[in-house]
Amino acid sequence: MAGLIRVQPDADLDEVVEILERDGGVIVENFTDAATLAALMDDFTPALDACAYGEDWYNGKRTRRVSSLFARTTHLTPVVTQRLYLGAARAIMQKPVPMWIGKSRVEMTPTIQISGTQLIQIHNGQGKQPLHRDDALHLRRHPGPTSRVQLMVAMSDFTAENGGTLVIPGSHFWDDERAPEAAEAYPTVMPAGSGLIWLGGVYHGGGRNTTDAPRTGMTLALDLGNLRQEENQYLAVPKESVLAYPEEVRRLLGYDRCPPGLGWYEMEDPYVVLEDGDTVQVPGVATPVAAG
Ligand SMILES: O=C(O)CCC(=O)C(=O)O
Repeated sequence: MAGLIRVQPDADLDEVVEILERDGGVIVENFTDAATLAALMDDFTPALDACAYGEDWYNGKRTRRVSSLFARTTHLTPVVTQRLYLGAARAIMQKPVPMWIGKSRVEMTPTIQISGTQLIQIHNGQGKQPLHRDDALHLRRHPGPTSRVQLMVAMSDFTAENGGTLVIPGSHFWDDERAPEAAEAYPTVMPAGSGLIWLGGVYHGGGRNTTDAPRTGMTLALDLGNLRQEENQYLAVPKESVLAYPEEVRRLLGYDRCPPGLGWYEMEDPYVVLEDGDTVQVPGVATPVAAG
């Protein structure tokens, strides 16, 4: 198989879902408009400049990583709700699950949630990252139903020489015995503003940067709502920052209940903590007093 197929933002959603389910990934050109890209880079640059290189072979000793992205900007709505990304993630992961509750046969549809967020800047001298599957975080077996749909937005041009993400198309069908080989991976070549969407079971990794300019990418993951978030969004994103986003994004950040009943707060949809101003007072629980 050759590299990944490219589509435009007005592509048919069903066709993009079909491509993703078959190839494991797709490139969406013109994914993000120039104004959003510039606003995001303005908001992230101070953190990026202050950030040290990684300390280990996996994160990259010539790579800078900034996380907690929803706390650092209010401009992520058009990215995470982009029609093809969110639409494909919902179509692929939100499949009804049948179950019995007593004598009633019911179907429960899981939510999805924002899991990890990172700006990844690969500098000259960084070698290839080991190829891996991001859904392995959940210690799951392969092949199997998709539990993650990931996005990488090119904040600068991605080339084969500067570390454009390496992807092995079709590798989501492999079992857990088959090891990925570097020769099977294709570099993602796409201009700034494009988006690479791939399934959590696809082997991929950051590429080698042999150029003088850094390669900057922004990655977001959407996971099934019944899994633990990779990045703890409740700690990473203060409530004021969550409130800067619309309801759909707040729910994606984890303020949502996954049917039939995961993530409740005081037996209610956790979204209530965002509606009631300050944190809801738990009946019968005294407010803690700071030690003197
Ligand atoms: O930076 C990239 O292109 C991919 C990075 C990646 O896959 C990771 O850090 O897990």
